[in-house]
Amino acid sequence: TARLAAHNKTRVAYFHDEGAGNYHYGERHPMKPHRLTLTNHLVLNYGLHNKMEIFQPRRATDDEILNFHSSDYVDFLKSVTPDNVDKYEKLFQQFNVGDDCPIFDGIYDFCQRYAGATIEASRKLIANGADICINWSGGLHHAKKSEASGFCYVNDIVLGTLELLRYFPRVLYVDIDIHHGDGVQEAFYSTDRVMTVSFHKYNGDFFPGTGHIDEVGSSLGKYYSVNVPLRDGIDDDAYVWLFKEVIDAVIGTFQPSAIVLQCGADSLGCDRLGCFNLSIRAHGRCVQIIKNFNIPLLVVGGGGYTVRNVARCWTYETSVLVDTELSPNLPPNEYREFFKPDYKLHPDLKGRVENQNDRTYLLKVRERVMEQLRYLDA
Ligand code: ZLS
Ligand code: CA
Ligand code: ZN
Repeated sequence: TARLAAHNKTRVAYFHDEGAGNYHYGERHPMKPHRLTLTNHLVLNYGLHNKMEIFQPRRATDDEILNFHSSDYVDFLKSVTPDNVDKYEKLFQQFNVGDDCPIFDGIYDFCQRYAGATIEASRKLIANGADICINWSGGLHHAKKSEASGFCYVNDIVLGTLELLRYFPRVLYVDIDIHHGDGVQEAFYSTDRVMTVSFHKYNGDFFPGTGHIDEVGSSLGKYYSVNVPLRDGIDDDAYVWLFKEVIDAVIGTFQPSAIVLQCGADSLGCDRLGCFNLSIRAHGRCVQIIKNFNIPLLVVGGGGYTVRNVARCWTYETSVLVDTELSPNLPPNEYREFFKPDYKLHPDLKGRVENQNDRTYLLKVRERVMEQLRYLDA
């Protein structure tokens, strides 16, 4: 019964690939897979592995990746290496690889690892082997059917969601990365079985340029794409308020049978690419809000470019998901120097970015979203 479920501890499965943190996009590139190793170290040193089931996921197969991606694009990703780029250069434009999405050593292997973890996590939820599954290496929400985009090559979220749709009638996708979740929105733009909700910076110019509030879906999917465009410097109170307003209404209306939550940590204050002003507590509060609905939940990572804060954030969110309080002082660990000078879990991330989201703007955004959701009740 619901009562019993509420009293039993949530079963959390944690998918960590030991190898995923060893890939390199390149010296100057902001995406650092090493943040995954750093996160896992904090998770283990806090002892959180004792509160969940740990899995070493397997790589996604070609066939699994082909469930969404086109075969010419997959063939390209499998074949191209830093040593043979000359031979493939003419395809770079077609598949959008270059500065944002460089060709690095083991690129396809890397994709197979993060996507394999998301797919396995989805299957674990389907088998009712866990209530919550975590894959911090996933969340690469920009990848398209036949092209790379914004540091993303294979869209693990789409692959995981397609898996969930084999069993669950309706899947809700929620995205708190500072960038618009365009690849996921596009993949499910015309279906009423997936509702996508992205909170992001939007000004018509910020990458990837989509995510206008009027992008609501098409055909059967009309009103099933929800976009929450935000301005620079949004703070904890405003973000958490709007998140709760929107998510309460979305879940009440859509009544999802499973939820996928993308936890991009570039919406934190002091991110190298981002310009919001969120604390780790507020970011984690969004995770808690989703968790409290007690709906099968797949949690993935995403962006996050100030590596020390990404590790802190995803460690804290792991603790939220397993209902465990963590000491505010980081445990001793071999990467301690990353967390100087304070060695705290919750550093002050208040940046100098002014909050451009006034009350009038936030109320207007909320009203527009509520208006959109009212069409679904009819
Ligand atoms: O959501 O803004 C862009 C596109 C450009 C500007 C940058 N140049 C290199 C290409 C053309 C318009 N791209 C963004 C992509 C952001 C992806 C976010 C992913 C996610 O968090 C999910 C994982 C962008 N912002 C910053 C950069 N690219 C960027 C900064 C610095 C560098 C170094 C390496 C490469 C070239 C120089 C690069 C990209
Ligand atoms: Ca987003
Ligand atoms: Zn991002």
